[in-house]
This record gives sequence, C-alpha cells and structure tokens, in this order.
Amino acid sequence: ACKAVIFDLDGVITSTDEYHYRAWKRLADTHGWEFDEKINQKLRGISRRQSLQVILDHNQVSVTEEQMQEFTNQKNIWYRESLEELSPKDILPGIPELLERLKQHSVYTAIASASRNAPFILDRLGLSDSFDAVVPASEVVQGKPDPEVFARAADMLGLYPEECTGVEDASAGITAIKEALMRTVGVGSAVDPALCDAHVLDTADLTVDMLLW
Ligand code: B16
Ligand code: MG
Repeated sequence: ACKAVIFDLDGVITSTDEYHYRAWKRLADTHGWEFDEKINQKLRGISRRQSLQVILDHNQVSVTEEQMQEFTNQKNIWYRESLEELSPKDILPGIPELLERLKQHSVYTAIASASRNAPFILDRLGLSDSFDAVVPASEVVQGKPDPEVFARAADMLGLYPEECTGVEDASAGITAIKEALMRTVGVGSAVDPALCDAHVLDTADLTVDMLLW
C-alpha cells in the first residue's frame, strides 16, 4: 500500500513560473540575449544552472565558470525579491484540503523540488510544518530527470520507493518519478498523460484515491 506522497513544489504546490520568467528575462535583457515564454517553458523543473545553460545555448553564447556563478546569483537575487510577494493565497487550488486528507489517512508527505529556494517558498506559503520531509536541493547531485531527488525523499521518510507516489508538472519530473519506481501522477498540460499512472489538468482535480492504492 502507499505510505507517502512526494510532491514537486513549483507547478504542483504553488506556481512561481512567472517570477522565474521575469528574473531570467531581466538578466537576458541586461545582456542582450533573446529570451521568451517559449524558451521559458524548457526551464520547467530543471536546475538554475541548467536553466542558464539553456538560455546561453539558445543564444550561442559561452561564458566562464565565474560568469556562470555571477549570472545565476544575479538571477536568484531578482527572483528572491519577487518571492517576497508570495503568501498562503498562492497555494494552488485543492492542495490544503488534499494535504489534510492525506494526514487523516496517516500518509506521509514530502517535497522533492529542484529549487534551492524551496524552504523559503514553503515559509512564505505558511507550509513549513506541513511536510514530513523536504529534500535539500543543494545536496542533490543529479537533477531531474534523474530519480535522485525522489529516491532521497523516500529515504528521508525511511520508506522504499515502491511505497510512494510522486506528483509532478514537468516531463523531466515524470521521468524522474518513473525511474524512481514510484506511482506517477502528472498535473497540467506540460506532461504526457500516457506516461502517468494518473493525470489531471488542474491541482483542484487531484484526489486521495488517485494518489493512494
Ligand atoms: P531555484 P520544482 C524548479 O522547481 C523550477 O520548476 C525550475 O524552473 C527552477 O529552475 C528550479 O526549481 C530551480 O530553482 O533557482 O530556486 O533553485 O518544479 O523542481 O519545484
Ligand atoms: Mg515543477
């Protein structure tokens, strides 16, 4: 039986896409790089460094390691500024009720996010105490689609991956959950429903029944 549900953060619990977009756009504009909503879609679920690499590759720009650090730091400073606007009303529809119901079923919950800002985001949302484990993104060596972050979440809960369900909005994340050998639940139009054990278009449609088995 399912003992835990492991959630992605951005796109499942809240949506900070627009904030990421604005910060990357500001960096791109500063340096005269092309960056639009379409390229932004490719950044879903991947790390900060990988995101910058996608933008640089698109513009056929190469940078030194030092510049790589400088640019990702600058983007994060702008991104963090906009996160100050986040509040509990930015939790996606149905999520508080779902977490409550999982608790009633004595099911553990965890966060498996690529974001190093995850603890800060959870704090702004008032959800710091709502999960049994939050994987520290800075300790994850291989980002999604590698299963590492989901495997670590199961490990932190003291469970086998086969006892867990993963919930994701990004195709890299769906691959990660599948390779971690967990039940795979997809949210939104960016993932292929055929690759998921269950799929909904909106978080409001997630039910305990589709998460547990
Ligand atoms: P940070 P998730 C991901 O969060 C975002 O979807 C992705 O766009 C971002 O680049 C990544 O976190 C890293 O975020 O710059 O805050 O470390 O979907 O894995 O919760
Ligand atoms: Mg996500």
